Amino acid sequence: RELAPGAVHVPGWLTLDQQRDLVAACRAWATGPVPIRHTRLPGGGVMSVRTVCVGWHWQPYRYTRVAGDVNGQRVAEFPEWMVRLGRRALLAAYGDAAAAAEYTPDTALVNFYDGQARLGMHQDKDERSSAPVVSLSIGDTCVFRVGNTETRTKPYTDIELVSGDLFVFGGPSRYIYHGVPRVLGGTADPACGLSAGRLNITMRVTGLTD
Ligand code: MD3
Ligand code: FE
Repeated sequence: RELAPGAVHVPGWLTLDQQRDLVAACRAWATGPVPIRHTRLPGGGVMSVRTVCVGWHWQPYRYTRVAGDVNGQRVAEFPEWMVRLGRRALLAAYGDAAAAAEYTPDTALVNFYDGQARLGMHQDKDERSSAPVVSLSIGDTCVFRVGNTETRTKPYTDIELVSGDLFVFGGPSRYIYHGVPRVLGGTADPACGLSAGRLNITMRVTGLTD
């Protein structure tokens, strides 16, 4: 389960009921005050993944409360139930009750992938905290590429992330390069609440205050 120090994969962590509830919550966010969108990159590119943010709004390469690049609205509140879910995720991955109790994520990025969407190799460095990132996958299986902290190229390991899987990245793996080179269309169990595509929720600690 530990792919690299601090990078722990827990396959099948979410029940189908939990997956359906999360899909419903994500659908509400996607049509909420700041609708889901393809993020524009400063260089002029547009991400193939669609993203909706909760708690804080992410646009490369910063977090704000208001979505200036979408519609100027304030993003949805980060719910308390998600803080508790993040703590249970940390406990499941690391088994460290004290660390889990102190974990207080304040933002979530919800990424939606259709069959063509990809995410290039990158590091997540826009947070001012080095607290772990909790990732939950729902829907179609994807190929997830876990690299190294030095370069966006080899060596890397490709693994499959399946609906219900939990992945936690902390410690030395917090700044690892990672990406999603491929989504395996048509692999989702409709009972997860998604009939097509893949949803990934990442919870983070921004380290920001208003
Ligand atoms: C390792 N998301 O939102 S989840 C992202 O499947 C992101 O949508 C991918 O990369 C997705 O930034 C991968 C696994 C993941 C998420 C965040 C990480 C791995 C990570 C942050 C640091 C290190
Ligand atoms: Fe990332």
